[in-house]
Amino acid sequence: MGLLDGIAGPRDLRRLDDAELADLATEIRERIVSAVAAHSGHLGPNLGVVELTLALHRVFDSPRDRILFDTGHQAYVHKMVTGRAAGFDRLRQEGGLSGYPSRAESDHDTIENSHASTALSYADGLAKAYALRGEDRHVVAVVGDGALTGGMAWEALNTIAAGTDRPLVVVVNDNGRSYAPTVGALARRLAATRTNPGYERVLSTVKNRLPQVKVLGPPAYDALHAVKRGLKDALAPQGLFEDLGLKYLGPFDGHDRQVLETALAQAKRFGAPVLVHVITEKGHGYARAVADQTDQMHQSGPFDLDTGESLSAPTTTWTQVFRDEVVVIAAERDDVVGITAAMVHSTGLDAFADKFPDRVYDVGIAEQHAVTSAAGLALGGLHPIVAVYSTFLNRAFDQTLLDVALHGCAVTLVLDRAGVTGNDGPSHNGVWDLSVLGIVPGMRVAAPRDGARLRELLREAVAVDDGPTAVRFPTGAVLPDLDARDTVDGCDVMVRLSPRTGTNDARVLIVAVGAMVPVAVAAAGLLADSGGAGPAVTVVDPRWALPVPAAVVDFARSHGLVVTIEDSGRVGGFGAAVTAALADAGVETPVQVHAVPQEFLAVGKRAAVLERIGLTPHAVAAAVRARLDPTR
Ligand SMILES: Cc1ncc(C[n+]2csc(CCOP(=O)(O)OP(=O)(O)O)c2C)c(N)n1
Repeated sequence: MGLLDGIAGPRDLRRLDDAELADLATEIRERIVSAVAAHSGHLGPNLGVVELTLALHRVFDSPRDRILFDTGHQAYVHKMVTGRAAGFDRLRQEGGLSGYPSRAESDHDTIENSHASTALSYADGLAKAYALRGEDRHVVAVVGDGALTGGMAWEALNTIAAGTDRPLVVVVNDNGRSYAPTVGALARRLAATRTNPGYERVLSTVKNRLPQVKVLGPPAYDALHAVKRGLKDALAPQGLFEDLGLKYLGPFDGHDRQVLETALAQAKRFGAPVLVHVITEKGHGYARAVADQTDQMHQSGPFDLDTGESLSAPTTTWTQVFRDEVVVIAAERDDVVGITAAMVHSTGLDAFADKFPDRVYDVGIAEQHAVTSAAGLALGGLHPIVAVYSTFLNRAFDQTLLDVALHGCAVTLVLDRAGVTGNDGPSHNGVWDLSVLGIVPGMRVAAPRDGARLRELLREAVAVDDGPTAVRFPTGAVLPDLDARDTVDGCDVMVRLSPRTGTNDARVLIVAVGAMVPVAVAAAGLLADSGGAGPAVTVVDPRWALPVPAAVVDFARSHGLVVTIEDSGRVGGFGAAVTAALADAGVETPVQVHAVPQEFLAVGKRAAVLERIGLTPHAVAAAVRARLDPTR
């Protein structure tokens, strides 16, 4: 049994001496690496915060004091030292440990949403609440240099820095990277500190003196600290924060736990808002992660512990299809440009950026700015493609509605990870985009069912020059190409089955969105197989799901039941839009909607979640049979 298994909570950390804590850090790193190798997860970010998290939990008294992790992808160490180390056997598995903080798991987890740049706002609110209620509790927000590029972080700093009587500790975990190196003027300012040789000298001087200073006691340490501060005053970015009125401490070596504890204790005593600047290395202690030039193993699939080889089956993903096609389009059209919010590789814009570096913009973790900046690019005569994960589009709703659509800007949103995403937990599912985009006037949303359609619809989207378009597709392996029988007014007819028995009342029209088309085709097969008594089924893929094509309304006129299938929320989604379109056209055919229920979906593999919520051929066929013959 190692040290980690004896840690039931943060108090146990305070019993350990320096040597034991160093051993514990090694053990924690081994446990993180083996858990991610087995189950996938965030590797580099967690390896980088081992000493920082140990220091935080030794200095602050969680859960009475609140330690908030921005984004939450770097909370594995926090989980391990708050009694959840054993759970890493089932990291990110259904019923197992969540990959993000989870309020259901522990009192030590206060926030859990996984979208970046929110922690400072939560911290501001908590600090105000404790002040008003007269509770003497500390609030600490740990935010990465990447998350600090999000506008919300600065909105919060604007308030926090002005609340001079309210204690609040902001720890900036500066590793110089989001996934890729962090971009922009702020990153440049922070990087100047990190890469300045003067700063390195200061750090090593302090480190070398530490044993002597410890013998002499805290006053000597404070004196040394003052010297260190004096030395690096010229180097550090405190001006940036202190000009706002925010006390700045740092920069500190984020892998020197003792130095961190001293700094955090000082911040805790300060009694007003203070920012502690900590420099860490993403992937620290695991050479493969440190050496990974793309993203230092920010997030990894399962891999072989000995060889480091990926254990994921080699497949072509939806992202790769987009990645390849967008480069071809960019080569043909020099007005096409790309925008990413700090995810150039994960969204597949990297090949475009490599080939045309001047035409792809990384704007930091700033989806709102990305979308309005795209409007500006469109107003300036270009056709921007904003590539984001579907879930992060939520951030930029108002920008899409008013800055893009109201202005009639021809901007194409490419929404990767649309639909159920699975193991990343509730907040990462892309199940809101159809509802969000459905209420944007002039917005056209395409949903490819396979790779061929993705290429085709992407081209159609960038050919639209009088308003916004979106192309949404799911996570994972691209589905095999599925050709249509014929096309009616832009809608692909996938299946036309003749009735074995029955009348026209038993004619069923299934209209499915994108990756749900194969589910519809399979459901049609099951219905046709109903022991000779099956209905006649037509399956249609509208390709452009929103606004609902007129052809779908026309098909509905000649059927007794319309069934819609989508992997997006049922409120305000595709089924709701079809229902409204039929009502508007005076078509009385009833509509049965199969969509994601209005709930936050618990962690699970995509297929398992789809099964649980009934988005499978069997569940759809059963529901249709029950509808056609309620006595069954
Ligand atoms: C609003 C939003 N956009 C994009 C992401 C995807 N994302 C997850 S972590 C990350 C990088 C975070 O960088 P940083 O805050 O510096 O933390 P690090 O991983 O470097 O420790 C990004 C872009 C997100 N979580 N939230």
